[in-house]
Amino acid sequence: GGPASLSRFRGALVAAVLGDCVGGEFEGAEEVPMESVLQHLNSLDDETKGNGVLEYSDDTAMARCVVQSLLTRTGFDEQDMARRFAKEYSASPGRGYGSGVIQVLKKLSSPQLSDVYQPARDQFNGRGSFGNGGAMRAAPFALAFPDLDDVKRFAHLGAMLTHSCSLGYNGAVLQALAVHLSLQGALDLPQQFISRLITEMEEVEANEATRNDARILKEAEKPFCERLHRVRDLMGKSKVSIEEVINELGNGIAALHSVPTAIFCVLHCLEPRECLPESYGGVERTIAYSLALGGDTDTIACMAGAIAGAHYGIEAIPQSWIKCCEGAEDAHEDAKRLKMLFLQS
Ligand code: 8NA
Ligand code: MG
Ligand code: MG
Repeated sequence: GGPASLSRFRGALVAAVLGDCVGGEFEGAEEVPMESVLQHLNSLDDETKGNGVLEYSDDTAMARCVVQSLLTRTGFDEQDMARRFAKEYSASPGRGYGSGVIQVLKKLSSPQLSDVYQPARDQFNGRGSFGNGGAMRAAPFALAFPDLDDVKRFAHLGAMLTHSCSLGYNGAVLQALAVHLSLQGALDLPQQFISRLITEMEEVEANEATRNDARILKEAEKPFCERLHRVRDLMGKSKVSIEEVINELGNGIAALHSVPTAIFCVLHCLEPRECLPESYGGVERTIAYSLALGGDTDTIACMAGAIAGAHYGIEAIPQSWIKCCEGAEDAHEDAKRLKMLFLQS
């Protein structure tokens, strides 16, 4: 489809769920042979195994709260979104939430709470979380708001409900920006895509809070910009090993060590790769490659899935994968409603 077609909205929301569901198998694994990844993905096509359901984790649980809040409130409402996060957590606490964010979610359920951003600010001795929990649920902001400044502003605020460190919320802004650009067809020109992300993040990271957090954590002055430059360098190389990607970009639970990685996975898999089956389309390649990096596989595959799905559209996603993943059918329907909100905004 053309820019911002329904197929792209569906691709983004559904592939994010798939990345989370199929990535759960390897979450936290240090090394994941591609052979194991392909075996796992092949089993999704195996009808004799009865298409067992792969459950979604915190990534999708929280993204669903974001979607429902944006749709119900026809825009961003921090009180409503915070309430939904808290309610979802207390209904299903076993979805694999980060150990820190659980404290925030418990505080958010208190009826006495006057400032919904305060529990997040109190994390880690007042420094806030730099985990990727804000970024993993950022895609819906790009699907709800057509205006770039709205996407940045609301992805930031949405992340701040749990992640008040700039290295956390700026990761969410970057992820939402990547989905926004992909939805517009920007991945047709990969070099311009990465340049555009760098230009945008130069502005996003040009402030005192970012400089301060970066200094304390001994990162570059503009941490995400520096990582995006590394992504661009890796894009220019004819051969890139998995080890190199992990060393340069990371595969961990920090937003800084996973959002640029997810973006690289999408860019690297725009073309067929020797290590991946020829029969695979772009979404399958992107998700398979994300899993082979190990580490925070569900979250990296979820974020890469959202960006890739917005590029290739829903037609690129195998039906057998959708059938196997909890929440994928819901995402297919929710995407349509988000598109209506997008057109209304
Ligand atoms: P979070 O906010 O609890 O952050 C995740 C972890 O990052 C924390 O528990 C800390 O160890 C560390 N961290 C974050 N900020 C700081 C800081 N300022 N100083 C020191 N340490 C810090 O959770 P989140 O929502 O960001 O989640 C991130 C990832 O963790 C997600 O992939 C999520 O799925 C989760 N996770 C869960 C499991 C699991 O048990 N299934 C395994 C790995 C990751
Ligand atoms: Mg998870
Ligand atoms: Mg994870």
